[in-house]
Parts: sequence; structure tokens; C-alpha cells
Amino acid sequence: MKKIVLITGATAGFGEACAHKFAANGDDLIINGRRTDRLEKLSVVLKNKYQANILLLPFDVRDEKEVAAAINSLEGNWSKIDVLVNNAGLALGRDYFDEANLEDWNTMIDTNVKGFLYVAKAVSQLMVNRKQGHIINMSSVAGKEVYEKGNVYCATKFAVDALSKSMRIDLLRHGIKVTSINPGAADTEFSLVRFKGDENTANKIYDGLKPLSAADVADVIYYCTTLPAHVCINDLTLTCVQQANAIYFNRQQDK
Ligand code: NDP
Ligand code: 8X3
Repeated sequence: MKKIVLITGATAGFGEACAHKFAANGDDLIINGRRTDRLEKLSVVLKNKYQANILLLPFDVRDEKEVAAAINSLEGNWSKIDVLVNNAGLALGRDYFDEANLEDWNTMIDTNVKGFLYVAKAVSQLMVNRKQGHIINMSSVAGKEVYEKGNVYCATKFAVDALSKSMRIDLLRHGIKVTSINPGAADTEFSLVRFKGDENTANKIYDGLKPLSAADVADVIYYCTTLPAHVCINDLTLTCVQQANAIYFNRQQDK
């Protein structure tokens, strides 16, 4: 059956790939990100390619009031969100703890933890009213193990991991599913953002690897939403075959 799916961070990477996946399967989408030009372009593509119904909902997840106003402005069927892909997030910098930049730390905490919470809180309220819904939280292998110079980024994803567990317990009485998705290295704009536009450093992250693609991750997320009403994947880690966890890789020069 057709679902209403709200995707945060749909202007790139996993969010954009999820938008394609859900739209291709006939769902109606509410797409979010800060770059409205990208949302508009994506909306045109999704409408032309899949005849999808698309609502643009641009906001900055860090702005508590903007998030609440945007979610509370949803009317009619658009307010009946079946699936939230709580995906917007970023890493900034990869530095030793003693050398890292406080501004980077603040932005990661404000986006990945506080923004994540603002969206989850506002949408879960709509789901509680209907006694149904599925929240997919974007964590990471970095939310399972810390790695050198990962400090605050890892901590934000550990927070997402803990909050997914808490939400699953607290929303249990309302029948709301909560799934934590924990991908390993994936080829999106993530590293370019992390290294502030330094393409050489960003590309080195994938040296000798065939990493996950955004579409790989979107396929897995979509699958989690196709299970029977009484079944929930609570916690799912996926990596490329050359990655064991946040730390161990099997890099090959011909990849
Ligand atoms: P991308 O950089 O490709 O996409 C990030 C998305 O997040 C963009 O759409 C961006 O939109 C949005 N975003 C960032 N900040 C905000 C904000 N303040 N308000 C609203 N939207 C925002 O990265 P990925 O797709 O790779 O990352 C998506 C999620 O997956 C993140 O949470 C990341 O931590 C996680 N992740 C990534 C992995 C990887 O290797 N790629 C692995 C594991 C987890 P805009 O700039 O337009 O606002
Ligand atoms: C993104 C994956 O390993 O770069 O969360 O932290 S990693």
C-alpha cells in the first residue's frame, strides 16, 4: 500500500537515493534539506520518472522552531507520515581530540544529535496520534566503535544508537517501529563535506575499496519498510565486503 515517507537530507547521498527508491515503488514523499534548488530539481525528476507525489519541506534540522513549524504545517494526508527516514547529518573534520575545531564539534552535535531529536520528536508525535509509524534512524558503524580522530562524530552516532534504543522502548506502547541503520563507508558527498571540499583527501577514504553506494543503503532501508506489520528490524549494520567494522579494512590497489 502507498505510504507517506518523510526523508531528511534528501538533497544528496542516502536521502536522495531513498527518495528514488521509495518513489519508484509508488510512495508519496516529503523531501527535506537546506538546498531548495536541489529539492526542486529532485522533485521534477521524481515526478517525471515515477509520477510520484512530492512535497518539498526545506528546513535546517538545527533550528528547533523551524523544524516544529514545518512538521506542524503538514495538512491532510501529508500529516499521516508512515515512514520517517531521519537521515540528515554530517561529519566535519577528522582530527586528534586535542587539535580538533570546536566549531566543527558544535555543528555535528547540533545537526546529528539535536536536529535529529527535533525531527524525531515532532514526527513521532504525529505517529503517536495515529498509533502507527516507522522511524528509521541513520546511525553508522561509527556509532558502534570509535576510531582514531573520530571522537565527536563517533559520539554523535553513539548518541543516535542510544536514542534509537530509547525510542524503541518509549514508543513500544504506541506500536511504532524504530530501526537503526548503521552503514560503513559509502560513496556519497559525506567525505567531501567532512574534508570541507578537499577532493584529494576525501577520495583517499575510498582508496582500494569498492565502498557501498547510496543506492545499496537505500535498498536496505526500503527493505526494512516492506516487512509485515508485526515484524521490525531493530538494528542493521551493513558494510562493503572489504570492511569489517569502523576500523578494519581490506584495501586492494586494483579496486
Ligand atoms: P551527504 O553529504 O551526501 O548528504 C547529507 C544530507 O544531509 C544532505 O542532503 C544535506 O542537505 C543534509 N543535511 C546536512 N545538514 C543538514 C541540516 N542542518 N539540515 C537539513 N539537512 C541537512 O551524506 P550521506 O548521504 O552519506 O549522509 C547521510 C547520513 O548518513 C548522515 O547522517 C551520515 O552521518 C550518515 N552516514 C554516512 C556514511 C557514509 O559513509 N557516507 C556512513 C554511515 C552513516 P543540505 O546540505 O541540502 O541541507
Ligand atoms: C560514516 C562512516 O566510518 O567514515 O559514518 O565514520 S565513517
